[in-house]
Amino acid sequence: MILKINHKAHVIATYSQRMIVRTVNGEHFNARIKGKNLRPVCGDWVLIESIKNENEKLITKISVRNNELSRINTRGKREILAANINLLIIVIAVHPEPDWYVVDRYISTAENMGIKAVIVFNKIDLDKKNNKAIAFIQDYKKIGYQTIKCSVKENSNLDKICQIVENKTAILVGQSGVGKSSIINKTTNNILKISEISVVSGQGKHTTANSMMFDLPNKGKLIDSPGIRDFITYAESFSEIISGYKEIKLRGVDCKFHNCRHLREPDCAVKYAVLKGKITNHRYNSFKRLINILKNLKKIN
Ligand SMILES: Nc1nc2c(ncn2[C@@H]2O[C@H](COP(=O)(O)OP(=O)(O)OP(=O)(O)O)[C@@H](O)[C@H]2O)c(=O)[nH]1
Ligand SMILES: [Mg+2]
Ligand SMILES: [Zn+2]
Repeated sequence: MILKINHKAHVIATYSQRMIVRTVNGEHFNARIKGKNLRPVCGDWVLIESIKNENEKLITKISVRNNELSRINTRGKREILAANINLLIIVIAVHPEPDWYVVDRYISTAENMGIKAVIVFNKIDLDKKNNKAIAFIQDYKKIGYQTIKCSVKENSNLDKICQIVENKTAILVGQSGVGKSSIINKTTNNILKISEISVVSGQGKHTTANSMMFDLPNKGKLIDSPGIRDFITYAESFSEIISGYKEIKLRGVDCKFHNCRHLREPDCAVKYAVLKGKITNHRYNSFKRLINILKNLKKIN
């Protein structure tokens, strides 16, 4: 009788059907999924089994996740992008121009995952006096979000990014071209370079991973994710949307109705705070915009 031995491993890169896993001993293997129902993502802890006469491993089980980073995709379906994350790093840059609505939707996702969101403003070498962006960044600071201005090109403030990732698993998200991969290349050991990953995957050609995890010398882990033009928060209810905007949630406790949606209700403390400039117009509009998007997708009513 052949005994099948299960090993625990961490999913560190995902392609469409293939994954790269790292065992607790630090060995890397190419792996495929057993059956059709398992959908491992980067950051998952899984059980792997050996396959006779093959180097590739078989993923047989996904361990219970601490959390999931999800979005609603273009078909209106929930898509899980990564798991077991404890820090969301939203990267924006001088170019391409930031979409602050997308920044808000990433922030709201982090709030609902119960993890910290940090805004990293990269490529400041291109325009140190970017007044419009600096004003926005100040607004986020006031709400309580940490922000880091940096330049990969000038190697400035990348140490701050390393510090916040220490002993954590962080994912870098944001539009294409903002410098996520550049930040990873400069800050991580990058034991597995992109070219080596292709070799490990054994496909003979360069395949781009959906997401890939890299190690920092301080035991932090950084996940690189592909740039997406839009990001729609996955939320199932009004209260989840409200929870995603923490200053709105905070002011909302003073509304006349305990279930106030802060839209057309009378005696709404949130609308009053917007009038008084305590909540910015941008954030309030962003909140209303997310509600409309989710209504149009029939995710909430
Ligand atoms: N001037 C300047 N250019 C930078 C900086 N950081 C990155 N870049 C350039 O910006 C371009 C895009 O960088 P990437 O790291 O590929 O961006 P990305 O966010 O990984 O993009 P996707 O993988 O498409 O999502 C590259 O040409 C980089 O050299 C920076 O601090 N300053
Ligand atoms: Mg990239
Ligand atoms: Zn209200």
